[in-house]
Amino acid sequence: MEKTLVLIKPDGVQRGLMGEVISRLERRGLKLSGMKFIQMDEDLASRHYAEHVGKPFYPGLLSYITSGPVVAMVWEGKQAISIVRSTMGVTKPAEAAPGTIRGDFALEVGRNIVHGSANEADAVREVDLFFAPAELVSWERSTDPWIFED
Ligand code: D4T
Repeated sequence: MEKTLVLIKPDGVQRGLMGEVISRLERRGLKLSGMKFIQMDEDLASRHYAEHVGKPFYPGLLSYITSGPVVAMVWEGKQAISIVRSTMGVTKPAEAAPGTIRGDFALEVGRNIVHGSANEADAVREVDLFFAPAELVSWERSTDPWIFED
C-alpha cells in the first residue's frame, strides 16, 4: 500500500472545503492514516517547497501556505499517490477537468486548494516532514474487501 501526503491549503480551509475534500478522498476508497490541523511556519514551508526556492512564484507561495491553518493528512491505498493527484486535478485549476477538486472549486494556481505528493520519493519525504511515525495509525478497515480485490 502506498502512502501520500495531502494538504488542504489555507484557501480550502477558509472557504469551508475541508469536509468536501476529505469526503471525496474517503468516498474514492482511500484510507486515512494520519490527520492534523496546523499552521505551517516558514521553516516547515520552506522545507516542504525546497524544490521551488528561487522560482518567481516562490515568495507568494510561501506567504500563501503560511497565511492560515492547513489540514495535513496521510492517505493510504494501492496507487494512492496517482489516485490523489487525479482526484485533485492538475496544478493549474483553469486546466483541471470538471469533476476534480480543483476543476470544481478553484480558478488560480496560487489558490489551488490542495496539495498531493507528486511521486514516491516526494511522498516518503513529505509524510516524514509532517508526521512522526507514532502519529500514523495502521488500522483494519472492514470495507477493504469491498474496495480492494486482494
Ligand atoms: P502542490 O505542491 O501545491 O500540490 O502543487 P503541485 O505539486 O500540483 O505543483 P508544483 O509542485 O509544480 O507547484 C507547487 C505549488 O506552487 C504553486 N505554483 C506553481 C504557482 O504559484 N505558480 C506556478 O507557476 C507554479 C508552477 C502552486 C503549487
